[in-house]
Amino acid sequence: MKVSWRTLPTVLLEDEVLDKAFSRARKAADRVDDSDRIFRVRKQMNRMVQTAADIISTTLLDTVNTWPSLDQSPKFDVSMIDACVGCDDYRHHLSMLQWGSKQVVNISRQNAHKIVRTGRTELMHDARREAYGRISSIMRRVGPSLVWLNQSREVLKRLPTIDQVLPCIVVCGAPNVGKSAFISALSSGNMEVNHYPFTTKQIHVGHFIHRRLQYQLVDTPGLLDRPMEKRNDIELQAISALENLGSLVLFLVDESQNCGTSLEEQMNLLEDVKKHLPGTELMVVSSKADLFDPRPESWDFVKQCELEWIEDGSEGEPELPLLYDVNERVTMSAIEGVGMESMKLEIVRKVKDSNVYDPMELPDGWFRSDVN
Ligand SMILES: Nc1nc2c(ncn2[C@@H]2O[C@H](COP(=O)(O)OP(=O)(O)OP(=O)(O)O)[C@@H](O)[C@H]2O)c(=O)[nH]1
Ligand SMILES: [Mg+2]
Repeated sequence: MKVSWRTLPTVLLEDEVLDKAFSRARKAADRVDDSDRIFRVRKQMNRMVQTAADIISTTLLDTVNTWPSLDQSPKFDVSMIDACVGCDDYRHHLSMLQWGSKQVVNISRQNAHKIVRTGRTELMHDARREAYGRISSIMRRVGPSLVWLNQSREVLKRLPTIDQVLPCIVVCGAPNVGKSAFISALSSGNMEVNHYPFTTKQIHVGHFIHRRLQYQLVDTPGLLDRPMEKRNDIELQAISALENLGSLVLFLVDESQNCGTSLEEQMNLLEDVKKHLPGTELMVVSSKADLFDPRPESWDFVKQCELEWIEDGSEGEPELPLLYDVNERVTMSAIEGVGMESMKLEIVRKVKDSNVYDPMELPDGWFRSDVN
């Protein structure tokens, strides 16, 4: 299931909701036509109160309904919401809107009664004015929730959209080891560029398709690239969200140390990541193979096999040879595109072996309509 954070519409603020409601109400009253003055005023006042209340309650409920319900959201999204804006606040502010909507409907009902029961036009005007006043004060109480939702939307719409039904490969490693380059080299089509709110770095989400199944690749800059003890609760929470997500974790190591992090530090980080994502299969990959001097022994052979495989239409599941470095670690060059195809097939095998992905299993909160 894909939460469409990006398409959440803007949330109107208190004044905007009131302006919209009252101006529509005014127009609705203008359209009333009755030669009897009392009837006309009664209808006008009623129309105003009801239109204003309708607009407000629909606007509020529309927001409640378009925002994903936490109970039905995949675990990754719930953890991300919690880390980014807080689940308790999320629930609270949405329920404030629900409350507001109900109050406004009640007010319109009560004051419509008053308008109907009196024969004096000034009392009808009073009842309409009173309704407007009460509605405005309800909106004053809902106002902070609208502000909160609007701000949260700005944060949430930058989250990566990840389809929980499809396998997902989490790519991590120290800064600058080549995570984004790797994802981009492996991806067909456009990459999505997103942000986690805890880092200024861009996250890339890419895809490749193998045998009609789409594999997602997710970047983790600023998340899994420095020691865990330096992290705050929010970051830790986001990190554990990754555990729910990944079918496979790829840990990239830059042995050339061009990235600015020593190999020792990178290995410490690897231990950290293992501890934090115990439930997910992890594969260590060394990056930037083109920088090795000399190049890996099997460089030309792997390159040749990959080219032939691509020329033959990339069909079937051949055992393409993997590229290994001098330390017997699987390696590849994202820039020169060597070792990438064999890496892709290795990923496919690992995902299949990990058994995390079962096409018949639906994520939490999903129901199959054919088995009841
Ligand atoms: N020679 C060579 N350079 C590479 C390769 N992959 C990445 N680089 C370079 O390494 C640098 C960092 O690459 P990125 O892909 O941005 O690294 P990253 O891990 O995404 O970095 P952050 O997002 O900052 O954590 C860039 O200058 C890339 O051009 C590779 O296979 N070979
Ligand atoms: Mg990057």
